[in-house]
Parts: sequence; structure tokens; C-alpha cells
Amino acid sequence: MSKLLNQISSPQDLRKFTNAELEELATEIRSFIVDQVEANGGHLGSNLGIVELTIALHKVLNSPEDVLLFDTGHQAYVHKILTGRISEFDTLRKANGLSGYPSRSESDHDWIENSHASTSLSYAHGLSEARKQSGEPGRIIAIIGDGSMTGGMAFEGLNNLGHSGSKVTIIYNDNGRSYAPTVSLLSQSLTKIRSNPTYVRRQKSLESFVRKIPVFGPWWYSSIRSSKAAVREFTQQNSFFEQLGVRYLGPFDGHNLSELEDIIEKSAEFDGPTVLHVITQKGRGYAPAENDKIKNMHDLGAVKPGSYTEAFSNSIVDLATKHDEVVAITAAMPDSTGLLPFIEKFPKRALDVGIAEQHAVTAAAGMAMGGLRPVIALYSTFLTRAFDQVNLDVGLHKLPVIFCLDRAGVTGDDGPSHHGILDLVLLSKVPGMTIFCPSSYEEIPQMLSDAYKITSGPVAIRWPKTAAARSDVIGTGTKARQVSSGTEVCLIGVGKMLQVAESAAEILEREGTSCSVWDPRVVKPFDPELLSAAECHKLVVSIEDGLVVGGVGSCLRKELRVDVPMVNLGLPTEHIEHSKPEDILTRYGLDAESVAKVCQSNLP
Ligand SMILES: Cc1ncc(C[n+]2csc(CCOP(=O)(O)OP(=O)(O)O)c2C)c(N)n1
Repeated sequence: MSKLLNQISSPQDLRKFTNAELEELATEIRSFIVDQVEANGGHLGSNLGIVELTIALHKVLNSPEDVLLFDTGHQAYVHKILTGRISEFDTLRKANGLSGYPSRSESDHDWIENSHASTSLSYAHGLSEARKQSGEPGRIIAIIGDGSMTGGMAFEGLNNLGHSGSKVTIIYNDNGRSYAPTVSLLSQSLTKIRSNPTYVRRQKSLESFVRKIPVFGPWWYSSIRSSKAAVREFTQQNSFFEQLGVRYLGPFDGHNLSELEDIIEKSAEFDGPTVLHVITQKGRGYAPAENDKIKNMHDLGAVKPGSYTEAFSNSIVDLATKHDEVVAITAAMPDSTGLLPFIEKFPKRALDVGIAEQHAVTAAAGMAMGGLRPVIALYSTFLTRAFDQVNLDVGLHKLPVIFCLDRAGVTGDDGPSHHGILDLVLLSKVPGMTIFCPSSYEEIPQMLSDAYKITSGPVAIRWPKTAAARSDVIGTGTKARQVSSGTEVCLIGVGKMLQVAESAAEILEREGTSCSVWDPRVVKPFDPELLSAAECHKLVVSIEDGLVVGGVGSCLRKELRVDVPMVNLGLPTEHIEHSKPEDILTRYGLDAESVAKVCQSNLP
């Protein structure tokens, strides 16, 4: 089946194939990716869409001297396959296996490994400046999707590239979708050009006109043969890119290998920044992905029954049914954050801002100023990017914006950039912020409706990806909840870590140590009753699934009024590699046995 694929151990191997064989190779790659992702999870639709483009890039260019910068990096599977990693592919996203994103420790062909979107143009600008100074050879190519192009940083990078005139090739990989259809008139208007019959007719006559120009015409035509819009550029209004000083060429068929090879090669001749607008189809070649109306099988994740996300998904609809001024905001992830039922029921009260978390937060501030009650649904890791906006635009103005943060804590397979382990550290530093940490499915509706009642400032509710615990007993308001009472050790388990606290307490009780267990529920401000209770023990132990330095345990320590011995457990200040969440927690001593041992050894 994979007869060509097995002959690829480096990008140079692509050059020995004819284009017909490369097309066959593309088919083999697609079926290989489908099999791998079905077995291990990961990103499907985006990788299926970029097969020919990646083949063409690697065939024409000389990576790693020519630098390939994959924006976000979730679409780099084909790149990994072509750069000698196919034999390890079944370890993708597994502990000590291949990362789901480019990784510098894996290969010299991988330059950037962040998976937060919209950064590639800035890296490209920086690298081209460095190469200008060092005189090192090689092209700089940024591959950015239309979704990632909606992020503010991409526009900042574009502006700066145009201004500096740095020689960078930007491949604008336009499949019209982020997870959901991309929120951008830029993408829509560029794509409209292609399908406009007047444009197509004018294009054809311009091309034949150019070809007939004596001497210069044939050369010009052939050197820009595939760059149909170069003709347009020469003769028609400047596009958005051109006004910024960035040459625009396209659109090109992102599944036509010879057209792609041609334009990638020819574009080397241009000085300054150039955009090649390439149209691709997300999920290409795999019917279930092509036909998936929600997200073209961007990934295989869905809202799982019994998850915190599902609890939120239902609760936000209930809240909005009761209160007309509740609106919901997503940054390009309506499905994964659980907002689809809300959007269906209240389409006019839902806002997708694109991959633009900073804008989302400040827009929410504006909405709250205008009397709305915005609920922003984000992954914890992506909120980090908008911390300044949370602190000043929302916090300083004491605005009642509700942040609903999914994937908080250790997330696992997606690696360092996806763990939500900074949110508690950061949000606990925002004056006036209230932070809820649900420990069960049942707490989510309660906390959301209590968050709605807080109008003095912002509120965050953060929950993990892992299946939600179920509980008959929940708290109310901003009160902590005592789960069990004892005299020696007071265990305080934040959010999902309550389960670990309870299991550690069971171990300790069996060994004869008397324990209290508390669910703090709200970690800013702490319930005074929790503080008073903690102060009456011989040892207080806090457990959180976030960075321990500056985390909520350390905040609690400052609030205790008596000098009771205390241990704060949490994660070290490290970029934590991908692995299963529970394995990571165990590695860092955040499992019940380790916690029980720490308690024993610290009891005075
Ligand atoms: C700052 C940030 N917010 C959200 C995400 C989640 N995310 C990952 S890929 C993606 C869509 C990217 O769309 P696009 O760039 O068009 O690439 P495609 O998958 O369509 O090829 C989103 C929203 C992210 N990676 N970074």
C-alpha cells in the first residue's frame, strides 16, 4: 500500500519521483494519516488539506537551510513524515514519542514548536533580520492558515514585514475554516476574487495580452505563469496585502502539485515580502472529514458525555434563557468549548471573534460597559495570551465579565503549549477577580449562576479536560465546602484535585492520622471559614494542578493568620512535555500515595 511512502527518508527523496508518482504519494500519505490519527488522536482535517502543499515545499526547497515555519504547528504531520520520522509515527502524542507539533528536539527541520496561533510572521521577520545580518543563505517561508491570520499578531507581523521590506514568503493556506468557518472578510474577499466570473474573464484576456507583448511578454508570462494574480496585481487595484507593502500572488490551487512547485520556485525571485494565496480543502480525500459540517474533523475531539464541558454547554443555555443580557464569546472554537447549543438557540447573542483572545477580552469589557453580561469561553492556555486585557481592560474597570476556562490544569497529549497551568497564578493577581474551581459536574451550573450574581468585577470558572466527578453534595455562593473533618492534617484539594485529597486522606486515616478535607470551591477570595478551620490543624496541605510558585496555595499561606505548618503541592515552573495527564500528575507527586507520604513526613 505505502510503496512510495516507504521510500522517503528525507525531503531529497521527493525529487526522484515524477509528478504522477507524487500524486500517488499524496494518496498514500492521506491514508497513513487517517490510520494514525484514528489510532492515536490528533489533528486530521488540517493535515489532510496540506498534503500537496507540503510535498511541493519540500521538493522545491532545501530545508532546513530554507526555513519552514508552520503557524500553530498542528498541520505539520506531513512535514514530519517527509523529514524522516515516519517510522516513529505510531508514537505520536504518546509519552516520550513524537510531539503533535513541530519540535526542535526531534528534528533540525522543525524551527518553531509553539502551538498558539498567529506567530509565524513575527518569527519570519526576526529570522530574516538575523539572516540579513549574518549573510547566511536560505529562504524564510511562513505557512499560515486563514484562521491563524485572524490573530492580531499576524497583522502586526504583516505590517512590520511590509514596512521593513524583509524577504519572506508567506504561504496563506486558505481553507476557509479555523475550527468553524473563519471569521474574516479578508479571507472571504480574497476567495471571492477567484470565483468572480468577471475576474476570471478579465484574467484570461490579460494573460493572452501579456503573452503577445514582444520580447518581454513571453518571459514575463512564463516567469509568472502560475501567478495569475500577478497579472492582476500589475493592472488592478492594490489588494489589502499590497497596501501594506506585501506582494500578493494568487489564488493558486493548493492541490495542484505542478502549479505549487512552480510558484514556490518562481517566488524566490521577488525581493521583499510576498504572499502566495493557496486555496486548500480541509479534510481533503477523506469523505467523513470533507463532509463534517462542524469542523472538517479538524481534530477528533468532541464534547464528551459527563465532561465539565458538557455541564457548561447545558448551563450556559439555561443561564441565557433566564437572563436576556447574557452573551457568549468564543475565539474560533465554538464546538470544543461547548457553545454550539447556545449558538443554535441564541444565534444573535453569540460572537465568534476569530483566533483573537486579546480582542475577545477587551470586546467583552466593552459589552459589559454597555450593560451586557458576557461569558467568554476559552481554553485556559489561550487566555494566558490575553492576560493584560484581563487585568486592565476588564479588571481595572471592575467589569462583570465571566471567564469560562476549559482544559485547565495538565491537559496531556498536546504538550507544553496546551497545559492550562498558568491561569491560577495569573488570575489570582488580578484585583477584584473571583475564581471558582469546580470539583464536580454538578458544581458547574451552580457556579455559573453564582458568577452571574457577582457584579462587582470579573469572575473566572476553570475546569479540566478529564471526565468530571459526580457529586450529590455541592456548595453555594462563594462558600468553601467541608468534605470530612479531622484534627491533624487539613487537606485542601483545588478543583479536580479534591479527589486526590480525599484519596490521600483515606490512606492517612487508615494509617491512624486524622484528616479534614476541604473543597475550597472559590480560591479568590478564600472563604474565611476555610481559613479558620485550616488554622486549627497541625498541618495544612494544598493541592492544585497549576504552577505551585505563585499559585493559590501560596496565596492561602499569606492569608492564614496563625503560623501553622503548611505544604503547597502543585507543578514545577517547567514546560511539561506531552503524556497522559494522570501520568504527569504522578510524576510530579500529585497522586494520592505521594500526597499521603508528604503529609506523613511533614507532620510536626
Ligand atoms: C492563540 C490560539 N487560540 C486558539 C487556538 C486553537 N486552534 C488550533 S488550530 C485552530 C484553527 C486554525 O485555523 P487555520 O490557521 O486556518 O488552520 P487550519 O487548521 O484550518 O489549516 C485553532 C483555533 C490556538 N492554537 N491558538
